[in-house]
Amino acid sequence: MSRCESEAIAQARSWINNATATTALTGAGISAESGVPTFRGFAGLWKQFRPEDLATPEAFARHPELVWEWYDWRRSLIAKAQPNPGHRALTDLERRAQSFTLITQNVDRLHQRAGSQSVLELHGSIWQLRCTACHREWSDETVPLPHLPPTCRCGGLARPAVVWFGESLPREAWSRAERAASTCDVFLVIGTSALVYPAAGLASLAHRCGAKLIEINAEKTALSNAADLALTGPAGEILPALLRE
Ligand code: BJW
Ligand code: ZN
Repeated sequence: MSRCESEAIAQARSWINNATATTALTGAGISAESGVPTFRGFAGLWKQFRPEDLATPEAFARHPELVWEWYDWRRSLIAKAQPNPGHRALTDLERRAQSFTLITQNVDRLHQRAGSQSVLELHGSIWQLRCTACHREWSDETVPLPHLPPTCRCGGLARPAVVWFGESLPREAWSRAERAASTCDVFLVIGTSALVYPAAGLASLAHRCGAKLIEINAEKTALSNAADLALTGPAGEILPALLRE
């Protein structure tokens, strides 16, 4: 680590240690080191489809089997994955911070498996299914699913209980996320390209409300210039370094 990098880490550590309320927003990058592919970039592509081609109600209406094949493939990767040191560092932070809110765009539940007690899931969970006919919701962790597309006990077509483009975010999780972003004094934005709204807007909301904005990402993003500190590198290395006493 260069002198500049270690100074930036020390500065971020001091903001975190002195914060009354800390909020973190995570994206696919935090699970990349667990072997879960991100959405954008070559490694995220499945059969040459972009997430915008598959994660929409229109794609599901036209090709439910294809969309389910994608989810079934991701469910099998996630089932084999283990939480990494980045997930675990956020669990430690929850334990020791005065007040801490973890907001995730991820549907993989790896934060919960790492031990985080309270997670606001903005885009739902890949382990929940919802009936498109009777709207019943249930948990199903079978991997692989025996029939694609899966159906409800009423005979209706089931879908993953996740948030697709053009759909609203879960109201309660969203309002708690907005409150946590606007009232914290440190906002960590970790492993997200910050291209998808409204989640990406939480970082600017926090910054406008006076929070220090700390970005942790393998690459520069659209947010990097606005951040008070942009730490470039793997979340699984930077987060544990930040939280080291
Ligand atoms: C590492 C790393 C390592 C790698 N360490 N880092 C305002 C402006 C423009 C458009 C809109 C707007 N408001 C709303 C919209 C429309 C749309 C939108 O945002 N479109 C943009 C693409 C332009 N948003 C919506 O439709 C949302 N709904 C909504 O707004 O409702 C109101 C409404 C209703 C009707 C009409 C209009 C409005 C819903 C968005 C739902 C997104 N859903 C998905 C799929 C979820 C289910 C599933 O998982 O299958 O959510 S899409 C996908 O993108 C997924 C992710 O959560 C989300 C964000 O991706 P993320 O996490 O940032 O991943 P990547 O791959 O993009 O980035 C990974 C990052 O990690 C990279 O930066 C790497 O460098 C980094 N990285 N390894 C640290 N080791
Ligand atoms: Zn049903």
